[in-house]
Amino acid sequence: MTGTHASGSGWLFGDRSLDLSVTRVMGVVNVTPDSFSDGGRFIKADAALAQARRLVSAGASILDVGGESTRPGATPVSVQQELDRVVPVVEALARDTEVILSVDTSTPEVMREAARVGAHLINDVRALSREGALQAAVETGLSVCLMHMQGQPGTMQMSPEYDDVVAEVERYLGERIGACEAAGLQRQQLLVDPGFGFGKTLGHNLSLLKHLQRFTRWGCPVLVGLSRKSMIGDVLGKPVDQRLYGSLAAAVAAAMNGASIVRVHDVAETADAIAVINALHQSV
Ligand code: PT1
Repeated sequence: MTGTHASGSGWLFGDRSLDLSVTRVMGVVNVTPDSFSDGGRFIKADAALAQARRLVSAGASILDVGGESTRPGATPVSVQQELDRVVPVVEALARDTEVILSVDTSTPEVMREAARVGAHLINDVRALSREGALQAAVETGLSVCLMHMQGQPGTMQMSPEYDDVVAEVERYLGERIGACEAAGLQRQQLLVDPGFGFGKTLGHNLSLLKHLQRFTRWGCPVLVGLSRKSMIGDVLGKPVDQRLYGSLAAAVAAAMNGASIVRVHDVAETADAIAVINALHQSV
């Protein structure tokens, strides 16, 4: 390793690299507890692995493995539950895929264990704000996605409030980058995410998408998660299973406005849409 995380056009994530001169698709791997087992100690790891392999075939360059739901109104899970859900899946995927493996966690123990079994990226919706998370992330040597959230998942959609949402999210991410650098992370290990749907009204979300380019100012790749979210539902007046085309439009808008990574459920469809935008960006 050369000490820089940008080797050629390849961006380093742990010991793997990915060309981020074009926009990439991150596929969501949900690890749910086996409802037939007792206490949630037995996980449907096989189902998660099968889903993960399908997402890779469909065009995902990154898989995001999560054991804690952070969508609005979600209830917290214990550290042990999160470990039981995430670690076996990351371990298996590290062995039999070549994609970048992201772990969607705010928990220091999960960061450490996921790194030990082969994860490449820590995706933290709390931007390493939990006790011990910053130190744990530094010790893993992995890359980190820092996301903005106002409030906590259980209550964040009750009364989101900003004077200037773009400026406030920008200030927060700048401060978290500063804290990470002070703790020993390099700028080239960091990604940023404005956190669509995390303590934001439709108007806030649309402003962030419109002005997404602002978040490229630090030289860190911008990651966005818009797939199937309420903001799409609010525009369309449609439930979560009818938000594909709206989600594709949002992914395209994000890619046009500087996003390097789009986190999605519908990988095959998004990969086609993004391929057209990537061709456009590479044309003369
Ligand atoms: C995200 C994201 C994430 N989103 C990153 N990680 C979720 N980096 C989980 C709704 O409004 O955007 N970026 N991890 C999922 N969270 C939500 C939030 C799901 C809001 C749904 C909504 O419907």
